[in-house]
Amino acid sequence: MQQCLVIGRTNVGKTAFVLNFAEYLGLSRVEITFNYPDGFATKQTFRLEHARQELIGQGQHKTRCLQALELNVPAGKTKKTILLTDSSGFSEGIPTDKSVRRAVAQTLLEIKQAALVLHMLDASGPGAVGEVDRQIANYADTRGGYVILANKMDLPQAREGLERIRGQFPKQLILPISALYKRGFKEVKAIVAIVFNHLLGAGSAFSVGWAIRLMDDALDQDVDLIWGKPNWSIRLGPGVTAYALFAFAIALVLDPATGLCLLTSAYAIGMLSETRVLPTKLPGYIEGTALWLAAAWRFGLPKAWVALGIMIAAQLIDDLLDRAQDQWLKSPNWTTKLGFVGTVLVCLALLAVLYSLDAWMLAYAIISFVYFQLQERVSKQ
Ligand SMILES: Nc1nc2c(ncn2[C@@H]2O[C@H](COP(=O)(O)OP(=O)(O)O)[C@@H](O)[C@H]2O)c(=O)[nH]1
Ligand SMILES: [Mg+2]
Repeated sequence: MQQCLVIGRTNVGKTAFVLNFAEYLGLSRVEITFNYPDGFATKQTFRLEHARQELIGQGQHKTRCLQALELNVPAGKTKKTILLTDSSGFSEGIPTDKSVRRAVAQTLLEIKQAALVLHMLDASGPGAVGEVDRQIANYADTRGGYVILANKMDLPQAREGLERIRGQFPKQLILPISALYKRGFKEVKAIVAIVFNHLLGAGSAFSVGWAIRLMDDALDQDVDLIWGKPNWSIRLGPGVTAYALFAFAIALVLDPATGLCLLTSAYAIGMLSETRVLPTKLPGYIEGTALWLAAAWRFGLPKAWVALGIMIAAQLIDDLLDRAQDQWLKSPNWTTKLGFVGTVLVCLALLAVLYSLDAWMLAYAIISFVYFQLQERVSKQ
């Protein structure tokens, strides 16, 4: 699961933020996993008020491990689950307590792996930005997906503090918030949605586009050779499978739901008229449908339908663009069944439905589709 990690010095309000942000997104109970640096992990369910009483505190290093909770962030009409992790605070200098040192080392490791790092500063304090904050900023900045939260904006001194923070980090995105009063949470939610849904979703759709393109090229190699179409399989030889696998692996790492729903949809459509029995002992169209159903079962029907709709639309557009070639090769093409105008109308209706269901996923798909069409048609000339 993709992770959003909250870091910062002790007492800046990380735990308060994590719990109140969970409440802001609609949770009344949280299940928190405590991951200790030695590998030990326990889970505990809290009512939010209770969690606040137990976990927010003035005490030094109340948080000595990574405390992770699952959150649903809206993604179009569906939701996506991410892990919001509260880390143990950094303090100036090297901590003398060994367990604190280990917790800090654990947090540093997580910074590398998290998809989004929220670095929290206490804008109300006299030393809003400490040496350790500058170090973390330098370290975390190299990885992208890094945002500074200037907390405690409800306190009077915080305005000046915010100006100082802006002066120190002129190039960073800085969001002023109040973890206690849930101010500025709308902006944080927008950032979380952009990073977790849009960047990852778009990246996944693009990578899966590559995987499908490469596999298609392997299947269509002979036809493309005759037709003089650019074909990666001709260029790369048998190595094309390795690249296709690699592209698919990237899609899965970025966003498994988008990647798998799109791939199984493409496969299901490609196999629709395949009645031959495949090595699974299933006819092609059953195998394709079964895989799509498995993805739907795992990631939810809304996502799977949208992915299927996108692939059907892509097929229709492809058929419209390639109708001359398909007629010549006598390969199946929707325009022969629906007519040119019919196909355009069906495609437009489908795009309208997809737009209302999940405009974002449609947007990523369109970006990838246009990219691949351009690539194909430009290199053809
Ligand atoms: N005024 C104010 N106090 C806050 C805010 N956020 C946290 N605090 C207080 O700061 C202290 C430390 O909070 P905590 O979440 O435990 O900090 P952590 O060590 O970073 O996890 C607690 O007393 C909180 O009530 C805020 O937005 N405004
Ligand atoms: Mg804490």
